[in-house]
Amino acid sequence: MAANPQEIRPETLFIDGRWRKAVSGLMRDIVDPFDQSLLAKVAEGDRLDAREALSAARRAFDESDWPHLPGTARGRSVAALGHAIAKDRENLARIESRDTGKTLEESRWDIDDVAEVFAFYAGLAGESHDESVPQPSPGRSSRLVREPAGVCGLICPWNYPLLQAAWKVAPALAAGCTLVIKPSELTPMSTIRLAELAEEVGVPRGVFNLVLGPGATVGAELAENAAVDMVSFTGGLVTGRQVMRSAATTVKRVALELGGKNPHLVFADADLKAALETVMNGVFFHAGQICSAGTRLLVEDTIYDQFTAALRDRMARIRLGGAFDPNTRMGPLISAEHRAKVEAAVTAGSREGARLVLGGTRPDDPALGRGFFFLPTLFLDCRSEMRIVQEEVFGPVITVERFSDEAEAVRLANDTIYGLAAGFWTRDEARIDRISRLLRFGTVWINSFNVYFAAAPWGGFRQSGVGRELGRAGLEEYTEVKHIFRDLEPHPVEWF
Ligand code: TXE
Repeated sequence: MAANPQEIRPETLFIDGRWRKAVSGLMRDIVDPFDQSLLAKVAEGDRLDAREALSAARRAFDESDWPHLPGTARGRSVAALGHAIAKDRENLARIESRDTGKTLEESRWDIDDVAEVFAFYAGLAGESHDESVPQPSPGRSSRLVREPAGVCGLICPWNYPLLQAAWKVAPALAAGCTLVIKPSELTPMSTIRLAELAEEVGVPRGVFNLVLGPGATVGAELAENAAVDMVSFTGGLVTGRQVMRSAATTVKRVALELGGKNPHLVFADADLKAALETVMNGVFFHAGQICSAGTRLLVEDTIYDQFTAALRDRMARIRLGGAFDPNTRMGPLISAEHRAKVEAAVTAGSREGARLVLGGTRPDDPALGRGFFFLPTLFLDCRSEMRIVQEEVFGPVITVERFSDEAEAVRLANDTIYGLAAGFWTRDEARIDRISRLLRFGTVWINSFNVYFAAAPWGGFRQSGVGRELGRAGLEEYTEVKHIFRDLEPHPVEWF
């Protein structure tokens, strides 16, 4: 199938304020995960393009006044970009739904969150972040100032293309950094639009650069190149480890968000109706392709049968379909390769003894036959040591374990190499206090799940990552702390 002629876009790299083709002239097909139709052809950059973009970002950092502007001035640029995004909401949401297959309603929420993130960092940019340091003796003064970290390489995933870009771009610009962003090769379209908007609102030349292309070349260059001061990566654990290794060569600052295997605990005294709805939302939004999806459900013994029967019933009624059909509740997975990975995980789960009671296959509806769909899948009677419980599947798959008391619930919840997020349901105040302290995760939700917002930091313990996005902490990631010491009454120390 041919792409619409206006979607054949060879000049989709944005480097030093200019739209250009890839040096190689190559292009990549962008495919709709709903039916594999061709959405667009875009430039396919490689290491040469990434190097040019990095040189531009380096020049803009070292030679332009961008890093030295007052925070309020940069805040105005960040705010203007946020307003431009809000104004373009419907267009951006449609772009995102076409690229990812997620429902239009979910994409609209994403774009609202993106605009909120820009508004939040626009405000923070204008605040002073300087501190004074108490002195051990008089006649001296010390100030701490936060300065921009430098040139940032931003590597983004395909599940929330624009949202993940926003979590990096907004604080990087607010802090005074310059950047080269690389979206996932599967979902570049909303980030191309973001670069257009950055150009429209007058972000200075060389400050915001966009390079499209594969992780193995463009992504690797951003992690390796000595011109980069900081690399921020969101993606899978294995790639994240590789980025960290590459960054070590030049001792770059590294921020990593690597997903999770997030426990969701339901105690017998909970509001079970609300818990059930939230368990569903926690896993099946965007077909489970969410780093904080609550894929490990832990249910107290006494309500296990009743709760899992209700869950199965609700899951069986999830409506699969196209992103633009208002009745759709769950779209396809992102690609054939990713679906094959989910299928392999499900097969392995059955083989290791998890009891598959729903789903586990592709839907048989011929209307969905060309899409990368996979049915909501429920595994009961799981044990913590199973791979299906331990490894991130990143699909519409939930495993259920049972627990008999609080100590066992906490032990099972913490039994993971990840530590991004966890949630639990109970009405017992004392238990709320105990469990929120004992769970070793970057975010803990009580009688809730998957709530995030611009002002609250987001990130993982353990192998879920390094550093924080969002909140004040998300801005500080893009800064260096400088200690400025002054002796107010210098006396020579005559030692030599
Ligand atoms: O992600 P990759 P993939 C998890 C999820 C999924 C798994 C693999 O479990 O099944 O990761 O997904 C770029 N140097 N998450 O393979 O490879 C790549 O081009 C530098 C969790 O699609 O991590 C893309 O831009 N960059 C996650 C980005 O890294 C490289 C969201 C992410 O791709 C690179 C997505 C390299 N060597 C998947 N190789 C989350 N945390 O939310 C690839 N990339």
